[in-house]
Amino acid sequence: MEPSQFMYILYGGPYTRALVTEMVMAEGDIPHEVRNVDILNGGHRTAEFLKINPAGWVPALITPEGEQLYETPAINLYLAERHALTQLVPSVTDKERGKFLSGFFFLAGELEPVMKRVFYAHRYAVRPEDEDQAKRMAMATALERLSVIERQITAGEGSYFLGERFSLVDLTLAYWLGTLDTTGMHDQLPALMKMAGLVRARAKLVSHFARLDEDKVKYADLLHRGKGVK
Ligand SMILES: N[C@@H](CCC(=O)N[C@@H](CS)C(=O)NCC(=O)O)C(=O)O
Repeated sequence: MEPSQFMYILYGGPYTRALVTEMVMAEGDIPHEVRNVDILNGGHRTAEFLKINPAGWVPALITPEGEQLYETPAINLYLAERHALTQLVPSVTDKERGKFLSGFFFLAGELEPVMKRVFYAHRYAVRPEDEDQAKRMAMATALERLSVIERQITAGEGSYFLGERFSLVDLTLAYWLGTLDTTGMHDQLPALMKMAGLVRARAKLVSHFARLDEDKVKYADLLHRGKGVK
């Protein structure tokens, strides 16, 4: 792969959390090129892609200097800090930094692995007939994790994880909520749903969330036809 000298190259594409990185880049007006990886047909497991992300997952990022980065939270933190997007990520001296890091790593370590169980339940069911149950159990765990943030927002002073201040924690949460069927969640997680509505209305993110909504419908159809990620 030839690294671009001037731009970031984001390996992403439909049905992937690379969209969160695209949103970070949109918020920061960071020039980049997106290269689609076809995860429905094993594009993320080719020898060529494994040289970029040895874990074989999407997204991956190549920096203008040619450095290869992987793990979405690491990529997003890297971009926000390198481009001084202190609205998204409080700087190291900011009094909100500690709380931000707690929320950010809670999502990375506790919520996101569970989302993988929700979306790829077939990998976690011993027998094919257990897949629905594996998915339901993962969904229950995801809701329990989300309720931790729900309680923190409710106890705070504003609509966001950091109170009145929007951050990458909210952006990431709004993305994950957008991947789910949120029918009924307005009663269960009202503060989170309100926060997600505010994030979705941000001028630079409206089109990204529209794409997420479209992809959600398309992926449900693919799953229905047995054509989801293996
Ligand atoms: N921990 C990784 C997980 C990345 C990940 O699982 N990406 C999904 C798309 S959202 C993927 O590559 N799925 C294909 C697969 O697991 O085979 C990260 O945060 O970047």
